[in-house]
Amino acid sequence: MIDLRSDTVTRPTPEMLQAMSQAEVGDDVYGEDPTVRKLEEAAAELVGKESALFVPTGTMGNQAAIMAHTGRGDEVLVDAEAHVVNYEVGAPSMLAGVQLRMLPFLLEGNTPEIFTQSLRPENIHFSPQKLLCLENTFNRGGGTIVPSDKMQETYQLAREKGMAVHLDGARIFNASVAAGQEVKDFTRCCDTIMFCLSKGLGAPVGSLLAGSKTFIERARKYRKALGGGMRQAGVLAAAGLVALDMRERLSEDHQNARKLAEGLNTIEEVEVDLEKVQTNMVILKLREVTVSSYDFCRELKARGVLAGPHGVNGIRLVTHKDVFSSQVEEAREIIGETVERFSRIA
Ligand code: TLP
Repeated sequence: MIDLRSDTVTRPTPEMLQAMSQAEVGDDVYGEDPTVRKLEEAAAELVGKESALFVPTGTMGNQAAIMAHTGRGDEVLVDAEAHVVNYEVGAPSMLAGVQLRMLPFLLEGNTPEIFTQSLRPENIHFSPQKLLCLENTFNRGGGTIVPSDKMQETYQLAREKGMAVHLDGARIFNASVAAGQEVKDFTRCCDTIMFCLSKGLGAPVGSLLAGSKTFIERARKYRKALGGGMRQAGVLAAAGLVALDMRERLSEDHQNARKLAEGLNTIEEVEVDLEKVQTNMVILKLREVTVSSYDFCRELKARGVLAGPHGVNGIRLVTHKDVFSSQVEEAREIIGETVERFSRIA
């Protein structure tokens, strides 16, 4: 089976498993796990923030951040297609009690302008606008990069308004490697950042939330409230430390995604916007194939390729360390055959 559903499906490397088996551990709720501390310090240093917090998932990192940045009834500005809105089970309203103001196309080019247009003055009727959430790379955008200069401009505007900026940087290293820029070029444009170890970096579990010391202390309490106070978590952090060293390898995933996208674009009935293939994701649109993306994925699975539906006529394919270049070619062939099968039916 060629699994292109997500980069979350990656398996730990032998180095990770070895590091996990040898990890020095303690009770992290007491702050006594040396491997967790080491990972948190390394993460904070890497993204240029004072402090960092190890969390089991990206979702918990984002939600603890939203809770720590806001109070009930506050407004959080966010792209309408952001992960926080689409895939976190309504947690911002469920847990933080905030209102989301969803901004279409915020992350697709005119970020500072769209942000500015969404600002509201102080008024008895309005919810206080406290937080802006950005996402880089932009998952539902197809793994696209939000340019650092756009982020910087937006950050400046948010500061003038007295708003904080949180970055969902689940795949920020994909952005930095693909753009050929330091990760700090992106992370200096936000107050807090969450990034994941468990996606393209290949760790089995874990994400980090980074920010100022006082912010992280607040978030640590929310992590506990969310059930994320782990004990001998050094076993997981040890794999995370190995994952941090796998950043440069992400360029292989990006090359494979490009190769896949170019191969798919030679199939007449489908379309890939090559400009949007900037990191490890490919969004394939079925143009003249009268089948839903769900049925298409079901048929692909029967033929040995796992992919994810993306809206009504889109399919998401994600490259990662556990798919080889030869499998990418094979997947291209299988997708071609599947398209042909459905075209014949139509
Ligand atoms: N994304 C997953 C699914 O949840 C959709 C995927 O397969 O892409 N932020 C972004 C931008 C993400 O893409 C994800 C995971 C998360 C946050 C949440 O991370 P986890 O899964 O660790 O909670």
